[in-house]
Amino acid sequence: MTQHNLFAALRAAFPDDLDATAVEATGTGGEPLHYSWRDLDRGSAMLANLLTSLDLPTGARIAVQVEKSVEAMLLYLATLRAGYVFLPLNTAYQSGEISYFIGNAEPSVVVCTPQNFGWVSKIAFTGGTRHVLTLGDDRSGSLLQRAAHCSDQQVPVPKAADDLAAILYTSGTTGRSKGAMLTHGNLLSNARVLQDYWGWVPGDVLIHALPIFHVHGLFVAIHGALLNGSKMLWLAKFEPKAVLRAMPCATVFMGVPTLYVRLLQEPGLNREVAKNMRLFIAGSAPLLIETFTDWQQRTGHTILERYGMSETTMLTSNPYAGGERRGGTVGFPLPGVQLRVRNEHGVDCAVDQIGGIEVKGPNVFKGYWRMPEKTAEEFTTDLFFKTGDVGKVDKQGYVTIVGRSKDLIISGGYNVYPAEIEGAINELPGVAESAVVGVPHPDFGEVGVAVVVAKPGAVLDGDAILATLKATLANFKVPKRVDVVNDLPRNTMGKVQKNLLREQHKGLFA
Ligand code: MCA
Ligand code: AMP
Repeated sequence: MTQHNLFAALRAAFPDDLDATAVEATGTGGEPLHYSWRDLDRGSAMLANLLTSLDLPTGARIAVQVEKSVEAMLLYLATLRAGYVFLPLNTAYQSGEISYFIGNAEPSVVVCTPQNFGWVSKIAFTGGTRHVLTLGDDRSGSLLQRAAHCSDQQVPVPKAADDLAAILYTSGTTGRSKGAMLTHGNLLSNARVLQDYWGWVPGDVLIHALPIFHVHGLFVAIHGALLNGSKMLWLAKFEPKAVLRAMPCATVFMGVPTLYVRLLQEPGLNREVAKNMRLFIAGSAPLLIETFTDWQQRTGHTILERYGMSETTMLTSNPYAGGERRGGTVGFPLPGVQLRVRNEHGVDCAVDQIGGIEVKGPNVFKGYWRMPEKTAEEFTTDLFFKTGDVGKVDKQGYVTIVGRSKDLIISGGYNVYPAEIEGAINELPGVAESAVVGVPHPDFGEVGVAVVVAKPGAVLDGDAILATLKATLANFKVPKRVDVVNDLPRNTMGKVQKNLLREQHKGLFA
């Protein structure tokens, strides 16, 4: 069989000089860390051999909830090499969320931080997981201890393009999260297209400042750098001053809009500090036109905005060369991606007409993990994936996203599904019903606000509800405010009018 293992393609792009620096990072004690390409190769081989030694079933899921570190990236590469399926989990997820993911995905291996071992291992062992290993951001934990005894030579396991490489959970508009199944072929085709479309050149250096448990930081950024044999300046956490310090030595930066908003607040952001930069890329949430123009004025660079999803990785991009990067648009469908806009009757929209965005291409996922009905619902009969985003295409072909048909809030680049938060609030004692809406926020772009109605006779306190939610949900999902009201506005059909609630609360954080 032809080798389609994504790791093999990434490895083939490593530079000839394996002793050159691949990643520059900073240790937890502030000390500089240098990883050569040989270190990446050997480290991921040792971890892959450790996974193989566990004698896992074919297609085993390796669930990972650890702080960002280069070793965490090596574990991702090792999972690819060993032919298993990587399942990254946001470090903000708490026990309720982790129980669901482990119960649903049934991972053979769970890797968590040494601090969380107590509660995570309990959930994992109860769920039938046989191996729970730990990895700290200071290289502590059983994972590296055990891998230290493994060989540093490993041949990537042969994989077909259609074999699973990763499962990324994306919240559902109703019910629980769905695991988007991405294949080696999905990820490699997208990485190759982006390498070409964004004009990666030898000598490029990427500032990696995003978390590595979602598509943006894990795939777009890491694959981009590795497939180009490019060095990464690795920041364990986004910190504006650290990005500015790295900028003179870098050429490419990727961020969600909040990162750009926060960088713009730094007096040190100017043309001089950005003069070696080649490309600033934004995505995961809408970039405000003010941010786009302020960035142009301050740095002389035009941000390139692109659009994607967990189910599809990258779909559209403004041009790198040979065309205008137009603020407020997400550019053109990437080569190989078919994109159409259809109205509610399934008829193609004319130029500039608004409708639902549907896509097809080698990057589009295989389906939702163990949810064939949900998968079928999200595809049209001619196999286009319904993104749930609402948009239009102008006569030059630029795509603009104008809204979402899915009830979703994107806060600081993270997705928050109101249905999930409403479900958590409605379970609290004394709550009759609730509605969560997204309102504009200067830092996070959008944040959730909850409007709650008490049961007859019950007295509710918004702050107490917030405190309870903080203890049970990932922090970014917790609404920034809870208002207790007498009733929710409804239309004649009895449906809650979220647009009215959004309108009423839109000035809260302005
Ligand atoms: C932190 N907080 C947030 C968020 N992050 N609230 C709302 N939305 C958020 N995104 C809250 C915390 O709960 C906490 O509140 C307070 O802010 C400070 O928390 P801290 O952890 O210190 O925040 P931070 O480190 O400053 O984080 C902000 C951040 C981070 C750097 C913007 O959210 C981030 O890295 N976002 C990037 C997400 C991302 O990579 N998305 C890509 C998804 P309290 O004190 O009350 O507890 S991939 C994707 O969408 C696709 C497919 C694509 O197209 O790329
Ligand atoms: P996720 O499920 O985390 O992969 O988030 C995917 C969603 O993020 C998409 O369906 C869009 O709604 C949104 N998104 C990603 N990039 C952009 C962008 N550049 N502009 C507007 N929305 C975006």
